Amino acid sequence: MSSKHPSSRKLTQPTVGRGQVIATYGRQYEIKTQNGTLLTCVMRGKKGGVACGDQVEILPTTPGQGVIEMVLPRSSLLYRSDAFRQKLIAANVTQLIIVVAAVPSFSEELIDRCLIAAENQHIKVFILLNKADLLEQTRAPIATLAFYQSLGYPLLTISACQDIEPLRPYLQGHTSVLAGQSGMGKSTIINALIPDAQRTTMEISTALDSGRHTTTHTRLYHLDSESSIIDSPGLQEFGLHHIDSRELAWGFTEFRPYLGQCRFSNCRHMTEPDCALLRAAQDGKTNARRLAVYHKLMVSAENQKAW
Ligand SMILES: Nc1nc2c(ncn2[C@@H]2O[C@H](COP(=O)(O)OP(=O)(O)O)[C@@H](O)[C@H]2O)c(=O)[nH]1
Ligand SMILES: [Mg+2]
Ligand SMILES: [Zn+2]
Repeated sequence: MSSKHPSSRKLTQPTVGRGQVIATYGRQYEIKTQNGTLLTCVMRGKKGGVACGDQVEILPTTPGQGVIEMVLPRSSLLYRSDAFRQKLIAANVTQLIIVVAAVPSFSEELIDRCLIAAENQHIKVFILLNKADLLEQTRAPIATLAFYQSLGYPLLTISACQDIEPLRPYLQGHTSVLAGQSGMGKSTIINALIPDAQRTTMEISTALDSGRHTTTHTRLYHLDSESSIIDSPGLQEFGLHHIDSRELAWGFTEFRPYLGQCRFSNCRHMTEPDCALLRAAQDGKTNARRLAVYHKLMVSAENQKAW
């Protein structure tokens, strides 16, 4: 009798539950709850952003729908930014995989930017060279990638079309995110790993002709209870305006021995006298192209501050 009385109102209200954001579509999010049900949710109010991989507290509303009440603290957050806006890409990622391919050619600067973002968030990172079956057409990537290996970043070579198995051990226990230009084979990799993912892939020529990306939304796929992988269209360009100019140099792992060795403790390593990093570059101890990328990013970071 008493159980139905004054407290009954409370019992009819849906309770807040936990879930993980597994896909983002603009301001709508697909959430997988702890018991495995899928809910389409919006964020309560307009506060903050929500990213794929976020752990959230949700209040179910109608069947299949709910409201995100709160985003739980994140262990990492990747986002891209330009001078005007920031866009969250993925949260709680433990590993960033930079996907490049034998063909088409890839941008070294994008690799640099991805490495900086990973170092900034203290997450693991490695380079995945895909389309090994086409390597005979061009050996060029190997020399470029050997440089990154010399910096200590692992390189794994695969052909996603032929055999995905060599990649699996690298994914174990991680929430990984694939980063790389369009056409490198990211969606092909996802489809090979998860046969029912049905990620849209496209012939390169068609993709370039149409001038649009084949992958239009970010999605997380569970590989097993401890491992998942995120495919995102947002990491094809990687604006780093949000990374503080002082944090930038640290993102270049080979610069670290020289940091703190300059005459000025607040040295920006641009044109300052007695700069240990500039001296190392003059002496050929660090790579001139990477220093140029650092200078370019510094200039845009400082322009940003002036706004
Ligand atoms: N030869 C070859 N082609 C591949 C391989 N992986 C992907 N591709 C092709 O590369 C193109 C772009 O792949 P896609 O997965 O859409 O790239 P994304 O833009 O990075 O997601 C498609 O035509 C794929 O079939 C591979 O290992 N070998
Ligand atoms: Mg894709
Ligand atoms: Zn300096």
